[in-house]
This record gives sequence, structure tokens and C-alpha cells, in this order.
Amino acid sequence: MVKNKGKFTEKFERILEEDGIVHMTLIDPDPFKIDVNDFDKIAKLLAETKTDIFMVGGSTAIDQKYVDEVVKILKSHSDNPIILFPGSISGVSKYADAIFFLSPLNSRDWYFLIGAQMLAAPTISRWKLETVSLAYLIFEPGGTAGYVSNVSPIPRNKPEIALAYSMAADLIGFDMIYLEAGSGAPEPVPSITVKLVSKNVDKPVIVGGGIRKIEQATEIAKAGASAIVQGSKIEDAILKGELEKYLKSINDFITELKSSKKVE
Ligand code: 1GP
Repeated sequence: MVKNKGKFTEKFERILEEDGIVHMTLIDPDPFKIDVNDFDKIAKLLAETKTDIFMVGGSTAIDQKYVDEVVKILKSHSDNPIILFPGSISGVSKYADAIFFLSPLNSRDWYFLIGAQMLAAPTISRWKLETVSLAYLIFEPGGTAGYVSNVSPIPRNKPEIALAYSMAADLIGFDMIYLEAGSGAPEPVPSITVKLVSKNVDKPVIVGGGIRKIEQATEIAKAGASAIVQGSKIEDAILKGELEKYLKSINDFITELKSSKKVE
């Protein structure tokens, strides 16, 4: 399914098989959030977390060199796969292991649906990055990702719309489906939606946005998600300079998430 299966897909599939759920940490390479001069220390701590995969990307950072630096530093401390999660054509880096070649399917804007991908494809192919095509579905209220990519957000109380989009994504041939509530969303995507999509579409379902409490994460995992993504919670600890202090609670969270799938 994935065209050039590499480090990302191998680990994703192995962890899914062994643990039943993959934990991914999203790092936003935004110079206003992360000072690259402090990032070496942060990356060392991130490498001590039990997260399985790092995602690097955001909706607003537009400095490609900065993305390169963040990826290189992260790579120097951790063996975890690093997959890009670009919000624009500047979010690409040849130093990453893989890229979510994503399209926000509920965007109203040609540029975000396929224009940026068309512009980036020749470079990505030349770099031979592992590409994972991702149907990116953004729910209301939409957050920054929804605002920037001009989506018509999927209503939270309409799981059937999310299912219809996911079925279309599956028929088109996307490798994975991402249900996005928006970074820092007040609530994650409803678990009933995660369940409906996971049950009816035979593609890995990734869920992100607003997952802060362990109960939310385990409910989503039990609903059939293949992976959950956490960004803001870990980013808040970084911004407060308290990542070291929160290391144990981050790792306890991941351990509890995995055990919730084992006792099923
Ligand atoms: C955002 O889904 C990710 O694209 C992560 O969301 O920052 O709310 O964890 P949070």
C-alpha cells in the first residue's frame, strides 16, 4: 500500500501489531514556539519519552531551514522515525525519514487540496522520502489548520459525514486517515466517529487534536484508532521549560494507553 515502505511504516505496523496502538508526538518547528538554540536539550528529553514516532510540522511555520534544523537535532538524539506533517510547501525536509503526503479533503481551496502537493511532488520524489498519503479530515471548530487550509469543518455531531469522506479516501487509495480536531481543541474528535470510521474503513486511523487526558486517549484507542497524536500537551511543558519535570507523567500516560489495549 505504502509506495516506498521505510522506517516509519515498519515501526508503525510493528507497534500496532505488538501494542494495538501507536503514540506519536507532534513537534511544531515554529520559531516563536521553539528556539532552535535550546532544542538540543529539549530533543535529549524528548528522546527519553516512550513515544513511538515523532511528527514534525505545523500550520504556520514557513521557514524550511528551521524545519531542517529541528529534524536534524531530533535525529541526533533519537532512533524514532521522524515523519513530516507539513502545513505548506515549506514544511518539507530531506533529513526526515518520511512525509505525510497529506491533503485536507474538506478544504474548499484547490491549492491546499492538490496545488501544494503538485508543487512539492518532484522534490519529494527526488529526495526519495518515504511517502505516506494521508486523508486529512478537519472537524469543527477547525483550529489553525482548518483556518489556514480553508476547510468546511466536519460537524462534530455528524459522524456519517466523516465516514463518507473516509470511504472516499479509501476508494481513492490514501494510505491512512487522520481525524483532526485542531491543535489545542477543547475536545478531541468524538469516539463514536472514530469507531464508525475504524469499523467501516480498512485503513489505519490516526486521531489528533485536544487529547490531553488519559481517559480521552484510551477511549479513542478502544474505539479502534491505530494511533493517537499529542502536540500541545508536550509543547506546553517545553514552553514552560518543564519537560524534564513532566517526563514521568508523559511516560506514565503512554504506558497506561498501551495497557488499556492489552486488557481488552
Ligand atoms: C494537531 O492533532 C495534532 O495537528 C495535535 O493536537 O496539539 O491538541 O495535541 P494537540
